[in-house]
Amino acid sequence: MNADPLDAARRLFAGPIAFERGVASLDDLPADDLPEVALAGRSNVGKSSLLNALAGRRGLARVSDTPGRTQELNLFLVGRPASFRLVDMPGYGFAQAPRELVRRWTRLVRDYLVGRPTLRRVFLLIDARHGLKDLDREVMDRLEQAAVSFQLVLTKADKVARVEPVRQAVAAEARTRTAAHPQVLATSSLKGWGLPELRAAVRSAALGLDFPAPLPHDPDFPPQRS
Ligand SMILES: Nc1nc2c(ncn2[C@@H]2O[C@H](COP(=O)(O)OP(=O)(O)OP(=O)(O)O)[C@@H](O)[C@H]2O)c(=O)[nH]1
Ligand SMILES: [Mg+2]
Repeated sequence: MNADPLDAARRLFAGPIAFERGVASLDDLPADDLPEVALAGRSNVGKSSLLNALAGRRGLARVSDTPGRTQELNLFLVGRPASFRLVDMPGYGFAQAPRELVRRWTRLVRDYLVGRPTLRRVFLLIDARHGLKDLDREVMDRLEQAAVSFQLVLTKADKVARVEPVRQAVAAEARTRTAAHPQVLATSSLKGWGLPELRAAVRSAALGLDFPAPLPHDPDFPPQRS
């Protein structure tokens, strides 16, 4: 047994990770036979770059300077045999695309996020330069209403002089949300910052290894002092 979660996650992500398929409609999703973890966030926030950085492989997921690169739910199988799926999602908030296309992506993202029974956690990426925006808050509202657990992750930390104040502000907001994981990670795909911790968070979310968070209505929480 391996006691070090960072090391276990490093080994997992150094192993086989394979593109399974891209789907433009929920009907095309594979059977919900494996746990899933999704990377979501505004267009151009760095979802596909982060997936590549986690896997230590360029070109696994397609990256672009132009927002709107990822247009389908792209599913990746982690491990062989696969132990879970990583899902690279189209971004939201991209106004330049044709209206009908935006509507289709938005529907796809929304339906997947709130309707996939095997979705264990959504990693909601936030650009460290901008912090939380109202669109992100709307997505957080939706996830919360659907009781889908999510964790906020800062991207492009290399682009700001000091990431810690941003991380603190985002973490403070996460604490006001029952569905949000309290840990907010700061990452840079470019510099490799925060990747070991994020790999461990993804692994433990996918495999259900986290200490179960107490539900707000749990009569035994907080523990009663006798
Ligand atoms: N400096 C810096 N640039 C980054 C980082 N991560 C991503 N980028 C850049 O940000 C741009 C968008 O990256 P993507 O990974 O394609 O973003 P995305 O969220 O997948 O975008 P969509 O699929 O269009 O929603 C690219 O030009 C990347 O090179 C980072 O950690 N640091
Ligand atoms: Mg992308």
